[in-house]
Amino acid sequence: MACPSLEERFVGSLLGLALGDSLGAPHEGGPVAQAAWWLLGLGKRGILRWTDDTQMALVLARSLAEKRGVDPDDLARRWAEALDPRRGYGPGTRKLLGRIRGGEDWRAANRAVFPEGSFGNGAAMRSAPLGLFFHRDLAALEREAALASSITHAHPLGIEGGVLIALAAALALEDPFDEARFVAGLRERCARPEIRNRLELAGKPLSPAEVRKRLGCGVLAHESAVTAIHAFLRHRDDFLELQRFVVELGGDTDTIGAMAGGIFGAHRGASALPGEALARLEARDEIERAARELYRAWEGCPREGSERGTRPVA
Ligand code: R7I
Ligand code: MG
Ligand code: MG
Repeated sequence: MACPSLEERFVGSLLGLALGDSLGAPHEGGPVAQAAWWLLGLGKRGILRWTDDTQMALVLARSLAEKRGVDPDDLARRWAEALDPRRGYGPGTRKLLGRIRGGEDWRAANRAVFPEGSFGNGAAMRSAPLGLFFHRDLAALEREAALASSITHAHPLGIEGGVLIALAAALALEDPFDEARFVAGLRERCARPEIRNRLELAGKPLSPAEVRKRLGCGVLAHESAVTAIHAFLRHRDDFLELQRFVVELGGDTDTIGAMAGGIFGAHRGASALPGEALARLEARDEIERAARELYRAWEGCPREGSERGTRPVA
């Protein structure tokens, strides 16, 4: 199997995130949420429509590329402008972005809905582009992913979920890939027991019922981010199998699919994604363009002692 180029991995990650989101979206939540999603899709049959997960990741990728890094004020403004309630945002994030759109500073808005900040998985779901951009400097990755996460998810668990998925996308770029090293690399950078303890189980063979019970499959950061990592490790050779597994788990299917898809794409590159599904993906070209722009921005950033684009993670 030829090793995909780093650029193809950037593209694979963003497209994998969007595909995972759109394949999971019809199954997210209960019957009411599912019926609403179906109704919104009338007239768009055959198109794989994505949700807030992809919307926010796309905005993040573009902002990172243009600003050559995390510019929190720019990110807050762009996320607020892009807010589209038809994409199924989490209730806290929807309100918070509405407040920013109304002129409130994100530093106040991020504790206006939940006083300690949100620990939903809304930061984790969009984090893969941060992992791509900062993969050569994991200290910068942790710092910048925490900052980008805190704009909407100021709770330590919401932030750690965002950092974890960014790290997973970064470490998935490693070639050759070593599962034990991957999991150890994640664990050593996670402080919260809710996440650290779950990571111990990430590579273990668990039944779907055990995954639901011990890792979770809900909307909270610590009850979904490690689940996505587990799903990736289990099905890292077959994207559709991976997504079938996510749908079988149930719960927050679009988001677990998006997180796992972003990691899978970074690991395997765009050529490992299913062509038939990609052909039906909403705004596929736009997503691909954003990923290539992110790559070019990454390539153009000075990094001490690095041979641009030629080496796996240091
Ligand atoms: O995290 P968030 O953006 O939601 C993302 C989810 C994904 O599944 C998307 O696909 C979309 O469907 O929504 O939105 P938040 O509202 O910040 O967090 C999600 C939920 O977590 C909240 O609505 C609460 O139910 C819960 N939650 C909290 N509950 C109590 N106290 C998050 N933070 C808190 C908290 O501090
Ligand atoms: Mg969503
Ligand atoms: Mg979701």
